Amino acid sequence: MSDAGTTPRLKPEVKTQRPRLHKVILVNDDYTPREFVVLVLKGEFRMSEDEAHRVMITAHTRGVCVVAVYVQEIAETKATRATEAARSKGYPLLFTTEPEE
Ligand code: TYC
Repeated sequence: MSDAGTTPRLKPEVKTQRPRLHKVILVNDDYTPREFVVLVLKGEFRMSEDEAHRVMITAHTRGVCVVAVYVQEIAETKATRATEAARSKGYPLLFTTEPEE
């Protein structure tokens, strides 16, 4: 059947959800050895030695440093794994996450 173009053809509006991005934050402490922080950053966040060292020093001097940004689930998994790697060696090193503005 033809409607001679009289029926409005509205495409259903599809709203794509943007993934929620979260920051992984490295927190300074007085006990974890610097070399161990660098080791964890390289292992869990695939950083080069130089990059990991810069991030470690920033957290050491300012208190915290943003390590990377991921979708929420990845950020939380990486922060937990990195924190647990430190706990298994008896260090208080902490990685947290927070939503990106
Ligand atoms: N402040 C620690 C030290 O002097 C090193 C350190 C740096 C620990 C960064 C945690 O997120 C951190 N041994």
